Amino acid sequence: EKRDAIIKIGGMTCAMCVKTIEVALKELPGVLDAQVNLATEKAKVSYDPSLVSIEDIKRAIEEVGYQFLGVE
Ligand code: 9UX
Repeated sequence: EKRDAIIKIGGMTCAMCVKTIEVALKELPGVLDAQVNLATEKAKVSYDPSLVSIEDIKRAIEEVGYQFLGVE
């Protein structure tokens, strides 16, 4: 199964922040793709909910130092 989530992220300042979060998310087993947009402060994450949860995604964002501000 594949699901898409739009996640609001806080604390990003530059393009390297974007890359850091994208890499952290893509390292999670079950995350198929992650695209982070600095201007909108949102991430589009495609994931398999049988392998990874929103809670796992939240933890990964927080572990690299950014804020998980919720799912749209
Ligand atoms: Mo850029 Mo982001 O110098 O934490 S990597 S601000």
